[in-house]
Amino acid sequence: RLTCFDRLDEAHAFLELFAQASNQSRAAFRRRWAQASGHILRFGWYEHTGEELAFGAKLAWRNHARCLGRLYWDNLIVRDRRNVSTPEGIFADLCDHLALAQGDGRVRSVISIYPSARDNEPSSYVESPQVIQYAGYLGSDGQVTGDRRSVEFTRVVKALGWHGPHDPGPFDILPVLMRDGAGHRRLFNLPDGLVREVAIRHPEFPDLNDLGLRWYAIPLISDMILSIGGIEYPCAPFNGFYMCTEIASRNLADRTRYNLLPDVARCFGQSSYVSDVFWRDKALTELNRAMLESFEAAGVTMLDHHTATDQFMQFLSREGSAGRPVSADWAWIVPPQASASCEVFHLETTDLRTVPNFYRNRSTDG
Ligand code: NRG
Repeated sequence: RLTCFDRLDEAHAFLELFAQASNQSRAAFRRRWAQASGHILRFGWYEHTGEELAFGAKLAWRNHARCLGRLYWDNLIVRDRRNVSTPEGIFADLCDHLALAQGDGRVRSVISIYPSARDNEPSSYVESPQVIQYAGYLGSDGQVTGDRRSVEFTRVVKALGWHGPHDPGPFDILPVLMRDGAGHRRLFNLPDGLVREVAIRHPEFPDLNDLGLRWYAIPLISDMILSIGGIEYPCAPFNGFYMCTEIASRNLADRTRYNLLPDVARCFGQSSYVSDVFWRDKALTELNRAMLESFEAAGVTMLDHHTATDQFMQFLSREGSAGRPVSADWAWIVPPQASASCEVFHLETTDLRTVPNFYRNRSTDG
């Protein structure tokens, strides 16, 4: 929690940045600062204008050290939804967010911002790490069907009354878990037909198609707090688009997720039991290729890690020309595939913890 002085400092720095970026006159800035600081001193918070909010959200993205996809930070679509505060209202509105982000397949980067946190006035927020997630079921034999990362979450929503499909499968979409202002948990099912998914096929190895792999089009991150000018937005879900390695080299491959590399390798005629020490490397490359080509065939935006890291290098040089130092978190910026062949591997990075920014709220990793 920020003290009143921290809040004043951050508000001042942010309103200065906004004034510069929007060519505000000094007189207009001074009026705005007098108003905002007066409000902070009296009530502990102040309200951003719509323009300030949109600018702040873009800066939070631009500053976020763990994001590789920041080249197009200025294209973020900001949905100012500070007038929507109930779990029902937020959920219905997030369904509109999803439809907008999915568009016709060309994914748009979108953030929806719900009311800010105010002392003694707890607000609703999304407890699910992502709005779209697949279930993970732990069987009595210890085997997991679906996403191992979701096992605990799946147990919780079942205890809260979610029944799930009659015949549980590896890619069942979970309901969205929210908390209302009083801290009560609420579950919402995403409407049928809303969530766009892509079936994963390989152009040369039809055996892979038989595995029935799929993934959703939109990573809609919902467990981060957006912090702008000393004000925190605990409910500000956002999305960009996927890079193929996120799904092919991690979600489907990690032992703590779908752990599918042995199955995938068999589809390519490789066995994890033969002495080829590179069977995993080959399976990973082919799975990445299948992922990228399947998304492409479905017309859904996805980047490969070579293009994505090249774009990040472009972002670095643009920011350099603008005289702005760039924060980056090496372990998050460097792709898990072909790492040293991507230029970002050779960078020295630091996280300057610049604000505005996004902070992880409740759950774990990315
Ligand atoms: N690795 C996670 C998603 C993390 C965020 N990735 C993005 N974000 N691409 C996963 O679901 O695989 N984004 O805003 O586009």
